[in-house]
Amino acid sequence: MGLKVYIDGEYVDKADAKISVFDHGLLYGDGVFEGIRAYNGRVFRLDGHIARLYDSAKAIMLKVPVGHDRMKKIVTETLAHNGLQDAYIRLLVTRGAGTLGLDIDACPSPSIICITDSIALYPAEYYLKGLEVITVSTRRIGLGTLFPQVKSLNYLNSILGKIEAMNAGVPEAIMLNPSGAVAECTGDNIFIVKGGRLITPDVNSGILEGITRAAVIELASKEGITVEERTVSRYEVFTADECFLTGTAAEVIPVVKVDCRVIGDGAPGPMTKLLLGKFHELVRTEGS
Ligand code: PXG
Repeated sequence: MGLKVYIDGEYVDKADAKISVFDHGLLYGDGVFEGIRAYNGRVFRLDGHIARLYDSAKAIMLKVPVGHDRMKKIVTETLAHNGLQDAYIRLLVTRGAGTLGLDIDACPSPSIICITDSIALYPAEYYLKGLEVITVSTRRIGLGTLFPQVKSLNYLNSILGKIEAMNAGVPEAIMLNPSGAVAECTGDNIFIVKGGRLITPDVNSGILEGITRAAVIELASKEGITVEERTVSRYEVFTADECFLTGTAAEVIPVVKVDCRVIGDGAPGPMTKLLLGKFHELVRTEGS
């Protein structure tokens, strides 16, 4: 049996999983999404992902046609339908089909799409040796433009950052906010360690509030580590003892070089390794 995709109440074969060319999700990137993971049949932090999805939708005045509980069921049922235990889940709500204009009133029925697939893991080397990243010239969207907290279908800003990184031969990019402070990476949040403290850009730095970021902050607090959410400069990243990225796909990935500056001693540091281990433990033990 091939992969089945959920679209508006039906399960269709991957090859038949299609939406209208008049969907404003395609025409304008008008919609919201979540990237979620299931570990051993359990969905990690499903409530958190669903809450963020509805907040994103609310911010763009997109009325989701089902409630939270039904949406959670859509995710778990799609997983079950595909017999997946360890999976990557892409949940989307698009504005739906409308006319060739921006008017949202022309789009009476938003679409819900749930895609589940086996997870493409990052190379093991990234975790063992750590990543090299660069700061790119593309700025993360500011609080006064689109909302960086909204996980919208318009990811061009991150895509442009990613292109710059790939062109430079590195897998991720640090993106600054319009004020020049560190915001996050193209699909991951960033943390640094300095003098035993864990530091990460705050929400007002213009970030997506990552589910993994929140989990890592919780884990660190439980370990008695002081966590600071605040403005972070590039200088602080260059001179940090440790640096790592967090995201649903990446989990916790060490960073060992930023803009040609070696971070710490150039190998994944002790706090990074501790939190990476704790995070692995959490995803495998926590109920959904
Ligand atoms: N910042 C941005 C801009 C993101 O898009 C994160 C941070 C991390 O958030 P979570 O909730 O995942 O800890 C994201 C999430 C992918 C991929 O395929 C990207 C994300 C999520 C899942 C997959 O690159 N981005």
